[in-house]
Amino acid sequence: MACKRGALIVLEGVDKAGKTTQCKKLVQALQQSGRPAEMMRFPDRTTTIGQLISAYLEKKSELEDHTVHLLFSANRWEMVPSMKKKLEQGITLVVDRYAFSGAAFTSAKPGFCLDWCKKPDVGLPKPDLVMFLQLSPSEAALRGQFGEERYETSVFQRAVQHKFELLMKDPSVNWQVIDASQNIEGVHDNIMDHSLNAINTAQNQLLGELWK
Ligand code: 2DT
Repeated sequence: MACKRGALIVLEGVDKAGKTTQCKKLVQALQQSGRPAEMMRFPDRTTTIGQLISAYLEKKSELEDHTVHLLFSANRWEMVPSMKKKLEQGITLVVDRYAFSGAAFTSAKPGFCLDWCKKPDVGLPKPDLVMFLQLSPSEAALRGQFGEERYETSVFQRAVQHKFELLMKDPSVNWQVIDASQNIEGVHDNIMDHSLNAINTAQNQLLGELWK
């Protein structure tokens, strides 16, 4: 019999919620428990497309808003063959941001509707689990200043949070809201519980297609 597939697990949330820290801890804990796991992040700034996005985020270049939205999506699509291969090999992928960030960030800009923003990502590998690390703007502020990159202002982050709330109403996606105001270990334990469940369930299911 072919080996059981890995799970596609995504962490989303506004800035300062601790996504990257938690992704790393989750991968480490899964590996230590004998479950093959790898971390990925979007944007993946290492590819040619990713370098265009990175320069834009660092404000070293300007890109028209639709154009950069499509580049973010293309940056996910270019990774799909390798993602599918790894999942088939039984590797669980823990992903720091995915299409949900894509739709939430662009639709927080004036003149963009959520529906249009979702379109380029329709049909991407569907996550078995999406955890939203919930942190109020006041708690986020206590964690320090925003960085220097594009989008790192409290006004924009609030708009993004609202768009995430709309995306989370979609019952076709397995959303779990995680209270990110707890300490790092508490958040991790919660994330680990949900992930083990998703890994067990995914083993017996085909990989789905997002928003289709
Ligand atoms: P970090 O590398 O610090 O996570 O910041 N973004 C991300 C988008 O606007 N669209 C997307 O599709 C994705 C994945 C969120 C990356 C910044 O880029 C934003 C913050």
